[in-house]
Amino acid sequence: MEKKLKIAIQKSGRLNEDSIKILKEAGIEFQNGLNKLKAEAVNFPLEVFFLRDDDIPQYVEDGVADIGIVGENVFIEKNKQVKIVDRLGFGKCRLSIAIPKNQKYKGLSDLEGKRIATSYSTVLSKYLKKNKISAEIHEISGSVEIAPGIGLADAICDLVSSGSTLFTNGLKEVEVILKSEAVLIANNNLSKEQQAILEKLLFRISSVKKAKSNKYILLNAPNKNLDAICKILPGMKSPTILPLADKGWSSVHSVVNENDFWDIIEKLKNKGAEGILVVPIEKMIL
Ligand code: PRT
Ligand code: ZN
Repeated sequence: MEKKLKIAIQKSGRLNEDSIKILKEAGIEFQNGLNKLKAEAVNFPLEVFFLRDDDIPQYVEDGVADIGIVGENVFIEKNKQVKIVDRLGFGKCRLSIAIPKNQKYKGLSDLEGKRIATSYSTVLSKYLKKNKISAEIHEISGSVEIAPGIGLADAICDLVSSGSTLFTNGLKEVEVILKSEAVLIANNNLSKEQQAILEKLLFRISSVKKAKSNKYILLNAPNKNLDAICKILPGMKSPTILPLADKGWSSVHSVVNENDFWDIIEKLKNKGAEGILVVPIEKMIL
């Protein structure tokens, strides 16, 4: 029987949907529903285990799963013998220290001797030690943001994304300890066969990521400005140019990166480009 790679992803929670999505976008299809403990891909040698995110680093270290998707914050907190093989660009957040909003804050030394509630005690204690602050860490597993309000702590250390949880609990963010996103972790002792499947998966994921950050652009350009317009649009090799029925005009096709996107559109318009169409790219293989 063909060897399979086992991947652990979060069973339910913030990373579940995007983890499944990235596998599907990589062209991997699943036969049975994705709401069980285990699912098998029908067109790729991959088996998916659904677990609590906290347990994933341990399972990957033990080789129960070969690879897994977790928040980098969990990877760091659990400190297991596994390695990060890719960063996935979703589940972005930061681990921050927050205090009641009406309290003055001049710097880390204000936390000296204070009680800080967190579910991330390993990361927090390392951070405090590095900065030579001694504070009391109260490890709690959920609803950390209510701790100051009920008098359990003076400050909290928790994940923040939009900041609205801090806001509604009357807290303000004063220090960012780390920035996190979902990462793909792998066991350190994969067999050659498993490594080869992982390489295939990583290649597919990178094509999906590249495609997402790039757009296909089509526009009509006056021939007299074609040179200038081609300089603005580098494309993968060079832009494709097709003559239009209307003499003196051409259709130009290229690929642009999302980061430079608006800047490029602006420049194109200044050079007389018209009828600009921008379309998403599904996969991009270079
Ligand atoms: O059941 P299981 O143990 O698997 O799930 P969980 O409850 O431990 O984790 P879950 O689903 O909440 O989060 C999984 C991962 O998502 C985390 O480890 C992070 O890597 C990532 N992530 C991204 C976040 C957030 N953003 C986030 N905002 N995890 C948690 N939060 C929480 C935060 O703890 C706080 O309560 O959301 C609240 C703050 O959000 P804002 O938007 O109000 O700032
Ligand atoms: Zn968890």
